[in-house]
Amino acid sequence: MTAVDLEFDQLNSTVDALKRSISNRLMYGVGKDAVTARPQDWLNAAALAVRDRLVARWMKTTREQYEQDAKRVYYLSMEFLIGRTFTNALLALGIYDQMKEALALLGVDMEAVIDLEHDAALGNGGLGRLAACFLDSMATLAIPGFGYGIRYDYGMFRQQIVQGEQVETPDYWLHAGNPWEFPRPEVQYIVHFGGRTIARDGHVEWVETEHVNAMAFDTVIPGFGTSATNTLRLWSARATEELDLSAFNQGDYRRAVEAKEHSENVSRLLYPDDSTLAGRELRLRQEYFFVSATMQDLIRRYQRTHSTFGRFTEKVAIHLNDTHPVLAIPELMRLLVDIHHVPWDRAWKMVHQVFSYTNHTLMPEALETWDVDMLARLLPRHLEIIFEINADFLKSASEHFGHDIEVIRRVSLVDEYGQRRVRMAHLAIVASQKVNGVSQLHSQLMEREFFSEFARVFPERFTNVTNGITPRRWLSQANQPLSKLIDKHIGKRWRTDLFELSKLRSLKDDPAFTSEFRTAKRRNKIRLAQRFLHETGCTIHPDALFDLQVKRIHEYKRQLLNVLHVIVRYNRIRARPNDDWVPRVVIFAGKAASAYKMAKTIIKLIGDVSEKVNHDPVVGDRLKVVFVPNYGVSVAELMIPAADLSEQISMAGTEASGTGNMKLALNGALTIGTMDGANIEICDAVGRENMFIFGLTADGVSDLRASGYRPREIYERDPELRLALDQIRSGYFSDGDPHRFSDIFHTLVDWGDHYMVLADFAAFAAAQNLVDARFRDPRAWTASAIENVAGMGRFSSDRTIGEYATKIWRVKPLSLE
Ligand code: GPQ
Repeated sequence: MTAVDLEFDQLNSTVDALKRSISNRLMYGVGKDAVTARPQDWLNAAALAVRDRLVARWMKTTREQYEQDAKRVYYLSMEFLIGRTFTNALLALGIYDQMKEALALLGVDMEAVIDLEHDAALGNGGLGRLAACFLDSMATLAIPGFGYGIRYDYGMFRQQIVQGEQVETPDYWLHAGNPWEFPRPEVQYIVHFGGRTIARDGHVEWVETEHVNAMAFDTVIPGFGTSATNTLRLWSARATEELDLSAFNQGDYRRAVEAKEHSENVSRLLYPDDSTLAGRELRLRQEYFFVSATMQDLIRRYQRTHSTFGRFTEKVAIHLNDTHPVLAIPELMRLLVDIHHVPWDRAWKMVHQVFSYTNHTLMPEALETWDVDMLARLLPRHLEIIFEINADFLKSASEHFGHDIEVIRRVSLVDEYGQRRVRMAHLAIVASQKVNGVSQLHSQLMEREFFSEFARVFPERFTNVTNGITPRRWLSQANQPLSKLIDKHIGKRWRTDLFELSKLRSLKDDPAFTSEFRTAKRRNKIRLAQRFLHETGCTIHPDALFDLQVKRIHEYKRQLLNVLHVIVRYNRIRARPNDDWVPRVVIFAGKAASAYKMAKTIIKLIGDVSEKVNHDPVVGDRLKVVFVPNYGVSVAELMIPAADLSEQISMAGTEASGTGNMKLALNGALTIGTMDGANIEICDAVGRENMFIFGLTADGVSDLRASGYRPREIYERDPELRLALDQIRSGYFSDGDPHRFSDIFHTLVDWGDHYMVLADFAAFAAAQNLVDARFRDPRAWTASAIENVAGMGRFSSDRTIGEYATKIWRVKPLSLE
């Protein structure tokens, strides 16, 4: 920042200046005065005052990007799970305390209005939140980056729990307005669907299409402690003609409105499916809608300063966050070849140099494929382009594989078994210059097993970039007690250099530090307990061990393993109530995809088990089971700092990385976990002695599967496990209803137990005993917790983005003097 900028910033950061801005914004931005303003109005006014302070930086960054003709990264994602922005922006600007005081002088309690901000929940889970952490890190590192996605009218549904069952209600997150976005009605692109192609004068034309407009909405993404900012540009669908006038003039008003409604549906809602493919036509339309607008936009931006495509590949990097935006590949080919008349071979070279792709799961139900017939109907030109790419690829692949037809069929972009489908991951791999997984294990499995044939053809293409999380939101913002303590002992630099935390290691036996560390954790636990009491009327004791499993509900994540252990523990307590039990609160949170029946049954089981356990007078405070509804970014910020134990218990080989595991360890929770995803690297970083690792490894899972896994034998052999399963089946937790959970029983015992819950049960229960033993010794527990925090340096998303920037995108930070 220049001296003048700095002075300008400082002048604007005083309590007085903020107070004046808030009053102004209340009056002229919100249209209220101090007498009539409701708390929401104060929040909006304060948000606008903050936004004003970001805009000057934003203009400057954008200007610098143009002047330095910087290479830009376009991060394409169907999901951005941002959460709230107000506190985040205050901390980025360094004006949190000043704002608090300014609002107090206006008679407003900042802590109270903060909770009125609606989460921007434009994502499902890990993948969407990762995109949000990446935006934060790109801005903080001054990497010229744009997020591109969809401005859904309805984000992730709100989850209520009614009599133990998940009930979904729509999340109309824009109802109170969104002070953080700037509508850009002047930035609109036409997106086409349907029609047919014709060849004319050596060019292909796509004709007789229907269209919809994509209109841009921009959100400023502030970097932390820097004047750099980035832009998140989200597209919203607008009918191309306001109303179908011909229908209107014929008196058919309803049809005229319906047509408009229909085309605007494309950005209406986020599909609530996490790690599974919905496969619906509207979803395909969404995918194409946002990538088409994005490709048009980035070409236009490039052409503003370049008259030919000669330097395109030096100036543009396009990243595909999983396969959802893969249609950007044929779309960019179409725009270059059909519209800008770049010869096919040259266009393909350009495309190949700008695209890169991250794979986020190897689970078969998530690997996207699209029906060829549907593509032919909706995107006929793109299907032709995909076929042509495939023909070229298969020609070069046969040089590697000879005429081994089976291999050629396996790598083809088109799955010809049964109904023909396009394999989006294959298209992404063939087109991209780099392909990465999100943890060492995941990248290894990708290369050696799932995409091994591609790795043979393109060995230099595959790489790993382990995920990370932003320490600004997940420690500095979410956990102020711990942040202040850390600041006091090692200074504040950890916010932008997380390796600084390793300095805490030398304090792990320091009596003063460890006692303050415990106090900070206790404050977070009290805060959660109070909120919980307020919302549900249930009391949980802050001295109990808080055991958290917070994530989407999925069979592979094995909430069932956790529940089974809860039941076994319950039975043990009832059998020997006078033993010396470590009091525990087992806390679950997470949403189930609305069509995922088994996940919903698991929620119900948790609810029924908690009813029984929590009301059992024999058990008392020794064990409580809690399901916290509506898990999302803000709920996570409240829960994660309060955790003692972090459950990361997926079957090895199924969780690509996990990022909740990192957030919890960073907040001083100890992990009980399998050797899966990033758990393995966390274990390296914090020391195995500071975690509770158990269960089959990924190789162990494969071996057991190959040798014939028989879960019923385990059920029959282990009496405690058998009792728990029989209780589930017999209606012990479901008012005698033997049907409610019979699918759970059979899935585990008779239908193959695909995620090997029973195989890992004994090891899990043994590890849980070690957890209790460690927790009985507060000194040992706290020392391990501190080792966890101290070891988290490499899990900052700044490190992750640094690797993407050098290894994959080849972009440099902007210089902002
Ligand atoms: N992930 Cl494919 C999602 O959250 N949604 C998805 O659709 C897919 C993956 C997760 C994955 O399950 C986690 O292991 C990762 O940590 C996360 O993506 C970010 O990479």
